[in-house]
Amino acid sequence: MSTTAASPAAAIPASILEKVPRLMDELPKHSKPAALGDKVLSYGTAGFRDNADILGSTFHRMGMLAVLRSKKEHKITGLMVTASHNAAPDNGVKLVDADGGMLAQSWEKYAMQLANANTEKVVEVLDTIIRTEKIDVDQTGNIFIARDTRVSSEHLSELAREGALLLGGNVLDFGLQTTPQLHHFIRMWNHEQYNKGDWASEAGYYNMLVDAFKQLTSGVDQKKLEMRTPLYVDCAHGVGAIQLAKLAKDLGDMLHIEIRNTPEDGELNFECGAEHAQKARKHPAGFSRDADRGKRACSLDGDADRVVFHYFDVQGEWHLLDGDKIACLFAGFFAEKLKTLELASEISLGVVQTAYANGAAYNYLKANNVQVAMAKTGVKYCHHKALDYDIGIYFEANGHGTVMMKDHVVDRLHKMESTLTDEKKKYALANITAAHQLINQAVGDALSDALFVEALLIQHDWSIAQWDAIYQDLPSRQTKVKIADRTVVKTTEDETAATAPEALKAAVESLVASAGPNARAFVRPSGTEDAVRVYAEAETQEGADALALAVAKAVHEHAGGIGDAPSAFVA
Ligand code: 16G
Ligand code: MG
Repeated sequence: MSTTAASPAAAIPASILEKVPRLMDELPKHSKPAALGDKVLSYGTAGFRDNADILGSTFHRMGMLAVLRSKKEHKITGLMVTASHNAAPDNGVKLVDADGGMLAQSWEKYAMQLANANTEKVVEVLDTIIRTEKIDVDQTGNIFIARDTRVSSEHLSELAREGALLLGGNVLDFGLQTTPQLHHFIRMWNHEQYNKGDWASEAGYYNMLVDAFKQLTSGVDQKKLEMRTPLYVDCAHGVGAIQLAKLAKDLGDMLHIEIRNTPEDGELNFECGAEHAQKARKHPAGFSRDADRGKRACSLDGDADRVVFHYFDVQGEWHLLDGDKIACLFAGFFAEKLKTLELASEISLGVVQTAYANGAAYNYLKANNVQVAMAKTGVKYCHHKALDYDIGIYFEANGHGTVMMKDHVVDRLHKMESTLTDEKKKYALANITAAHQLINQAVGDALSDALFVEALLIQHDWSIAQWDAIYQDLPSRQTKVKIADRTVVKTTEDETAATAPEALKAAVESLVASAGPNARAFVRPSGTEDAVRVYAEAETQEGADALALAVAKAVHEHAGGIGDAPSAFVA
């Protein structure tokens, strides 16, 4: 058998066929479906997503890719079967990297090459990946798989498993889990130092959260906790409902949770969930003005990696507390603890937002001396930017977000433990350590984020309306425009300003300039849809609406709009 060695121990065959001749029989069983036609599948902002019927071959091949990634990294990697907030007939795959984060961007091209290859080219693509990445195919490859509640998910996860086994991978299938749970398992299993107290299992995940929540609320009278009104959780008819029920059982009287929109009582993501609440600015199905006034509520999305809060006030008006408001609540906590511990100048704290963050949130953070940075839309960009800080908080307005604490900060805090005598400082230290335990360090997690919000509301003794009042959102409006080629629209790195076409750039600048104080608008090509998105903010709702429409018309006029000029908003 001919092998070319990359390192003394590496076994790189001239072709993977030498090692796995069965590929010749197996690959044709999983050819790209005819229905895919000429369509090019794109890995997109967060993995492949499309109608489930055309994704069979993609799943089979992504099982193989996850194994190659594992062999390359000598660590466990993962594959989540979900299309997040998409409609029920869709499905998708999100690959999880060895550190528990999203797949390295340098590997996204391999995912696309594999998914789009004709059957007879698959071996060639596999060989190229193995050669380019110098992968020792005799290495062990271990992957974890999990899935959401979609009808197609079980079958597609089975196809991914078959693909993985074909390349000699070991597969552990966790069945139904939220996306952040799978990320958490992988992070825990790959990093022994985190693997204390058996947090690596599903039961361990709940224990970890419940224990941290208990610590964060330990200063509060237990009777008061028991009397507290429940949190009503819209689970988008998805997997979050199943997992949250287990968590709620373990929380017991510490936090009362009422689950709404379970998989049994409705269609996944239909008129409910975080995407619906935040994009359409409408309360989710299953909640009503009359029955739910004053109740504290939140919405998860289909795979429970994002959350937004909301409530009807006593007048029956509905209010949304988005990712920006969550980021501000979290930032306040960390800023205060660092100050108490006299670490504010030693440990950097920053919040990463995208261009969609409301101007009022930015002003609030600045007024509270919190550093703010901007990143391009998409979790992977925000996550990356947040690593610039010792404690990095990132949130998109749509509810994707988390807090990451560097290992050296955690070590520093642990070392302080034995030295502190001041009770206030001891309390602050215990709090910040518990927060680190509660917040998913791998990826944004609706369950852990929601628990942290609740813990902070309890600590402040705030109602949801009091939290809402920390700042008033500036009125805003979003819409989108279809143009012939959305790649002609170029923006600055942080997407706050257009750079091309030149005429569009000039038009947006002049429209904003004449839209009054605090007005702001930007356009950006969508990463998930064939459209250009428009966002506008102004002092009044009428002002924001007028600006959004004028900018949408400018996009249509200067960037090759299709059909009639926009005359109304499109969600
Ligand atoms: C994806 C991203 C989300 C981003 C959205 C933007 C992840 C897990 N999800 O859903 O972060 O806000 O795309 O979509 O990264 P757009 O480019 O179509 O506006
Ligand atoms: Mg999601």
